[in-house]
Amino acid sequence: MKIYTIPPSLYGAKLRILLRHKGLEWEEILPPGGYGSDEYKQIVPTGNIPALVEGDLLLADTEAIAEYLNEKHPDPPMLPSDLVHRAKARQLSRFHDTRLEPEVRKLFWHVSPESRDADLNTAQEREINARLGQIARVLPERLTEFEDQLTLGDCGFPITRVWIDALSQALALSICWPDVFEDYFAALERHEAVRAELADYRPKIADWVAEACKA
Ligand SMILES: N[C@@H](CCC(=O)N[C@@H](CS)C(=O)NCC(=O)O)C(=O)O
Repeated sequence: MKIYTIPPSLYGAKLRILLRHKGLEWEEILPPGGYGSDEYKQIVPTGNIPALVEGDLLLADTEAIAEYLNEKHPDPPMLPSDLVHRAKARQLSRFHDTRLEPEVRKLFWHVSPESRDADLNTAQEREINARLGQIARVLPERLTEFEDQLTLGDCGFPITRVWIDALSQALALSICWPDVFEDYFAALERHEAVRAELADYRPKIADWVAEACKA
């Protein structure tokens, strides 16, 4: 299995938590010409990373890849057995991908001192805090209902937290993590896959942000 990605890719890291948890082997390849390039779009029409290549199969979008791999390699299952709990796990994942992460991403290209934007920082600090407050309201039931199971819905949050921590330090943002996140992240970090990915990923993002701050 080959994965098109680049080392700092947030969704690449999200996907690697699943790959590690399932004990799969994969090879990472850089998108030719970079993601979004015309050259890469010859292979992956949307130009997105990560994308999976397996024989004739080419799949882009982390959610589609994760659902595919979870069905193909069902052990350990990364969706709850209960119908309603499965829906709630998917809700977590969609919230991460469509509501929380896009607000964090808006800051990526404004880390360099030359492109810093105080108004954007204030707006995104407010948006990120609002999103964290929203998802915090469903986390207590997440912790009770899926107990210690690591689900597809969980993989994005520890990765986006790495970015939030690094960006809030670099840009002096005041981010308020509701208390329930302490228990949530502790539950996720009981899984070796999460610990291993964070150990690998955190320094990459620290370097990325340090480099951007110099630019
Ligand atoms: N929803 C997509 C988001 C992935 C994504 O945003 N990837 C970024 C890089 S981390 C990308 O490929 N952007 C394409 C572009 O900017 O042209 C997924 O889950 O795979």
